[in-house]
Amino acid sequence: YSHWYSPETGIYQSKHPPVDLPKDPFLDVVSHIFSQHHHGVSALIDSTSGHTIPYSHLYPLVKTMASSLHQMGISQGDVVLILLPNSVYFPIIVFGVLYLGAIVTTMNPLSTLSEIKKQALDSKAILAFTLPDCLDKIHGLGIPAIGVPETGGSDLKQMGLLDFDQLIGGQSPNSVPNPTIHQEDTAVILYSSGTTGTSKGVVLSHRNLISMIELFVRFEASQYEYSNEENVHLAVMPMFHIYGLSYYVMGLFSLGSAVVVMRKFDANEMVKAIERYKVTHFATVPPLLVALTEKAKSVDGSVWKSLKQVCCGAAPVTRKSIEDFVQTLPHVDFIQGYGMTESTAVGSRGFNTEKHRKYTSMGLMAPNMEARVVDWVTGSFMPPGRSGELWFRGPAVMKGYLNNEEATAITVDEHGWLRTGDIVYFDEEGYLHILDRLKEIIKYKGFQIAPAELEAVLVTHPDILDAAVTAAMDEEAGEVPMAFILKRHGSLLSEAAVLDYVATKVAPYKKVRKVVFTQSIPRSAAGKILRRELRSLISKI
Ligand code: 4UU
Repeated sequence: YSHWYSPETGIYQSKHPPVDLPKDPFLDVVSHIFSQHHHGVSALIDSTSGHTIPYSHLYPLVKTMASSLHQMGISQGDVVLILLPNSVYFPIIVFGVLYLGAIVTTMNPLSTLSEIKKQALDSKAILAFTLPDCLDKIHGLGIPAIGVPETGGSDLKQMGLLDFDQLIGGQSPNSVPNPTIHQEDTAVILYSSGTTGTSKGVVLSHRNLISMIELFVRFEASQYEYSNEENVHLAVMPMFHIYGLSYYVMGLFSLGSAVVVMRKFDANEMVKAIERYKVTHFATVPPLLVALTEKAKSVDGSVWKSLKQVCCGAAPVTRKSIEDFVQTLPHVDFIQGYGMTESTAVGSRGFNTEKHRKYTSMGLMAPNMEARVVDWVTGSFMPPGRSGELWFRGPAVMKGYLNNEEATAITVDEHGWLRTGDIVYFDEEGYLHILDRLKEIIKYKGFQIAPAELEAVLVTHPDILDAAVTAAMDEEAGEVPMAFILKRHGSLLSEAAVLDYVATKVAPYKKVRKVVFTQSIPRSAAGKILRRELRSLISKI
């Protein structure tokens, strides 16, 4: 492996040949790409209503969105909050904002008002897009909000944004400014807790987005012989998370593929959508893969004929789930993808050939990226076959955490190495395998939960003196938050009361789901929670 690993520097090079990254601004790249796809092909389809936005409408809609936003006073550098479930309008809004050189921040629409407030203030959002039902809820933010209709009809007009008739009449709006956007300018701020602490704004530039499109989406497509314009992707993964945002909101349009958008996951709807739209590609997280396999066992085989590739990522998947899937749908190519918010979703992707199948690996590192595997105790660089923390370097690595130099310095060193907090090894053929996680985050169905955030909520309870949260394994969700609690002497606080208390204060997916009362919380001399000790406590329960 001498050509991709250097024992002197400890650096792993991507085994893929490097890709030339465009020097043009992101939107020039995107508009060029949009214009390549012929008219009449569907870009976005709402899985339930069937409402469709063809490629020919995509760019005019984006421009019209930009024009309306401009008229509302949004300009370069302003931040717009998108608080939406998956929607065919999601990409239109994102590109409309980016068109103006403004910045997008996205968030789970199930977040509580205090969570939303925190992110809106931190990112300095001045406008929000949300569901009409949520307009009341976010009224308290003190910024204007636009209600996005759940399903089609007259498209953007329903948002009160523009004259849609003019749009479909073929006249593009003429009042769209054309700001100079540099590749280093900020495009997106997503929230991630990184290796420690509570969530922080991950600042991604236009260059990061170009890297994502070229090194992940377009590179992967170039490895296959199929016609991308015939591929149909089922978008269940949330578009507010980096996985869905990179792939469904931004990347796939560069291929001219159709994106079937599921607003809310439902196993029966999933089967219907796959059958009705002849879905070819489906990105999942481990619990979704299991749900898909269960359906595939009980529903007639003809439904699954169109499926070509199923990917699983965002959280560790068990060997059993993989084997179950590939045995149930042997004609489908199964791969794992690995990435993180801080690397704009770029990381590694599986690639199977007739002879070569490594389902349990996360595949080969993306082109133009470099890695190191570092022993986190001694700091030494590990060769293939030996495990350590994965470090990443390359054009997809974030600019840093928003207004947080300290966290940025801990996470990305002065040479550009991003500490992933994942324990991995490269095998003799350069395939990446994940073993464990060094960082604190809990992955509930692929969503990030920061233990520090739940701990801060728990200790606001008058009967709780100290608390520590860690991941407990869970058959269905992968991991769930489990709280160790030191209660006030004589308190009658019950497990149920703790669960309820947290449930009122955080988004549903973040709820604490297990509670253990203990006599003490393991802490270092400096007061830091000893998380590895917590995890070993779990094994003794
Ligand atoms: C075990 O989850 C993501 C990004 C996911 C993704 C998946 C497939 C991106 C591209 C792709 O092709 O981002 P975050 O920031 O929410 O969480 C990142 C963390 C990683 O550091 C790792 O701990 O999520 C975990 N993770 C995985 N764990 C991501 N992918 C995997 C995986 N197996 N395949």
